[in-house]
Amino acid sequence: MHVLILGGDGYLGWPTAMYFSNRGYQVTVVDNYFRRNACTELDVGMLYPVPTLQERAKIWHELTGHEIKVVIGDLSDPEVMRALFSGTVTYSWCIDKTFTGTPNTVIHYAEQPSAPYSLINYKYANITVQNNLLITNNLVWALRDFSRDTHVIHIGTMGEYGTPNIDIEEGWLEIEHKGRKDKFLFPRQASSLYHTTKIMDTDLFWFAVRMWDLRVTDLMQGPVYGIETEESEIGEKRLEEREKRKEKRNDSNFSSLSSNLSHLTSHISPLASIFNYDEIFGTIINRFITQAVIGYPLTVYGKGGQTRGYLNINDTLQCVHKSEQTPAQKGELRIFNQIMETFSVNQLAEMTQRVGKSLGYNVEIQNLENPRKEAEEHYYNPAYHGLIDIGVEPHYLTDEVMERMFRVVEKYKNNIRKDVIFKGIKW
Ligand code: USQ
Repeated sequence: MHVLILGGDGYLGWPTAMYFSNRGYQVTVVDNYFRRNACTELDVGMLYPVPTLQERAKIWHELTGHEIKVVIGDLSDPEVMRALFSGTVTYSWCIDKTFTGTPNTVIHYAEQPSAPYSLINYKYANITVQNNLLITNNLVWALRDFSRDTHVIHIGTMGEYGTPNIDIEEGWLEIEHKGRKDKFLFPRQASSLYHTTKIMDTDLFWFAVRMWDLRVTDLMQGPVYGIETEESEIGEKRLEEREKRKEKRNDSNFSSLSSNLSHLTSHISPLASIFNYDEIFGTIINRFITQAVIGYPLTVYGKGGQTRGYLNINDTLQCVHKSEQTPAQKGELRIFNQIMETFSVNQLAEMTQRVGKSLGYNVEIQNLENPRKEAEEHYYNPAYHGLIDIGVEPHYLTDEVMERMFRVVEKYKNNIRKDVIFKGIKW
């Protein structure tokens, strides 16, 4: 089975690539380093440096023997997208140069994922619209022309629904109007431009499914938290082994591992995902834990009653895998709400404070004037059983899970920059 991952360098893309590769799939990743370049341009901090995608694929191969083929290219260019399906692709790194064939599944993460980024000013708004919509449109046209049977798994967002005063269904709503009934996409009303591009993605997919019988699963995901996955720990363990053997032999030139690993220190897990804690690319739980570790008062926006559905990064991997194993039918746009539990911002802040305190941190909470335009007290009752029904087993955010995250973030404490935590990008 061949899985193509668009956006394979990102917070979710790289862990997904390793997850499928570790389970025997042929995996190709594509990225143009948008996220890394944006982080450099906007001078936001990352918790630790991450090797390039080509380097990571080499390290992965060295540690596991599995190949992840790498393509560096901009998917908003239709020719880059089409080459992945027509067999004319050029790999930036691979072991076997022959084309793996049209993918059975495409996982589409290749989007500008930040709400604040999309509202910095009109230029970043345009980049967001252009990047996100062109990539999705290029994808549906490549599928139409080369491979209508390929299953698309797209990461949408719970933010497409906004915070309506009625229960949120999984994608669809049956409506009775003047005595007649029909099923429509659930009403969507996003509270950022980024989230609005995700609504437009769903519309593009729905059009393509109706016109060309494509098969699409759209996963409405909530904010993700977490750092470690089973596969990233392979890298961590291997480095620890190396350090121990070095100590034992007392040999600073220890070189039984190849040059791919020899320049890395034990402070960097070479297979860990990109981890942002800044205002632009950091999601709330990752941010709160990082803030707690350096004694920065937790940045609760407004009243803190904003409630969202959350999930562990390991559950993103499970959800995508289960969706791949039970694909949408031809001519079906299948939508799942990809969250495992809901929390308000205040609940998350209190939990971070409690866990931080148990670890000896003095965690303060501050209510900042909300830079975003969003409801701070609202009804929130989304359905989210579809993914459980196809076999996903949730990991919940317990004190122990949060404590483990504290322990990992602590290791990189010296890298954390206070100046990127809150600049106040206003809606
Ligand atoms: N928030 C704070 N303080 C902070 C950061 C955030 O109070 O320091 C609040 C926000 O105002 C918001 C909530 O926490 O009400 C979540 O914010 P977030 O920055 O963690 O998440 P968001 O901007 O909604 O976007 C993230 C991802 C995006 C994904 C989305 C899922 O960046 O890619 O689509 O989560 S959802 O939120 O369900 O739409």
